[in-house]
Amino acid sequence: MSKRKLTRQQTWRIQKIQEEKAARLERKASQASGDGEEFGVEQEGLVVAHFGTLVEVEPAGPDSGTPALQCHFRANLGTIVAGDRVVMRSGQSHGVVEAVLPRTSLLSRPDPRGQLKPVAANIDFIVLVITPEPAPSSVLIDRYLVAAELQNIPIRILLNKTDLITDMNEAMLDELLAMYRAIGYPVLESSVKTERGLDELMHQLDHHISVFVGQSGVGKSSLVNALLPGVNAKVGELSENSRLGRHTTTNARLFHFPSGGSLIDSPGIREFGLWHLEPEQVIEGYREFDRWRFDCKFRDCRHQSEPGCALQAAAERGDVHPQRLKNYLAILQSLPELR
Ligand SMILES: Nc1nc2c(ncn2[C@@H]2O[C@H](COP(=O)(O)OP(=O)(O)OP(=O)(O)O)[C@@H](O)[C@H]2O)c(=O)[nH]1
Ligand SMILES: [Mg+2]
Ligand SMILES: [Zn+2]
Repeated sequence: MSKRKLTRQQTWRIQKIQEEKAARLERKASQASGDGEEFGVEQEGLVVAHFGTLVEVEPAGPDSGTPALQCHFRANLGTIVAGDRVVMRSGQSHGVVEAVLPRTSLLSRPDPRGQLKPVAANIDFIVLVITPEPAPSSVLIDRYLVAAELQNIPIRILLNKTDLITDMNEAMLDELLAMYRAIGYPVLESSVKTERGLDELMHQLDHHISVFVGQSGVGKSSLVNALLPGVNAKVGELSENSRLGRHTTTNARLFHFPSGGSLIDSPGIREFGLWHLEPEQVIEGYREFDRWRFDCKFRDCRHQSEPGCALQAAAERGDVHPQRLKNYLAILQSLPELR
């Protein structure tokens, strides 16, 4: 997180805005559960999306199968996200969320100001989607992997748009994916265009709750549509010049597999910062370093060019991929504390 100090006035203003927001939510929730509407009994629900001051919730239990309901929520519940299980009461036009049930996992990611924002809850797998074109950078992939490792959520890498593999990029992609496979990250390949790999992907994901993450334009929403016909998630054109996406998906949303399990589509992000991490946390996100990093000659070894560095030696022997060590040092460099 940015270590910039806020002035007292700024802090006061932020606090005031937050108080007003909480009061507004509370008003809405009590209006919702007040005179105007007849509310049913408390029941469990599954959050499919969150828009501003409303969440969309599918009733579970006796009312399961009925359409999702727009709900207000109590102010003290914190951020509610797609995948959350909640206690709700439904009314005629909308409902109210009374409580959030304990989560098995919570995927958060930093916003551009370095603030961690929850995106999805109770997920089994993160699926990081990358493409041959624009070429993925391994340091960017590492950022996602480190974040997933530290949040204790298993992550898989999915190379989508395999129809864009050419003689020019094939060797580079093979080498990149081999590096992650060797560390133990599952790697899948797909093309929405040619339908290659979709059956295998379906087989890996149904009966689980997964979230698609990755840069804008890699085809996350297209994959949701291809795996779940009839869903119709919005798909965007790529920019003519940069071949990057245009941030088409703006809110995370949960969709169901007919046979059980769900997929959460999430908005692409421009930059995946790890500003919220302390330097000593980053190395914990490099799982294959564990075997070596405690054997350095100096206990406070920074694994750069110190004599007797076991990690550097492992990289020279090829026991650790030199690119991973390079990426690790690059991520450390990018943390504000070390700038
Ligand atoms: N060639 C090719 N194009 C694809 C494939 N999958 C998706 N696309 C195209 O990629 C573009 C972006 O797709 P989206 O599904 O909107 O990408 P996204 O990752 O959801 O993007 P954001 O919502 O902005 O984060 C669209 O023009 C898709 O038609 C594929 O397998 N091959
Ligand atoms: Mg999208
Ligand atoms: Zn070292």
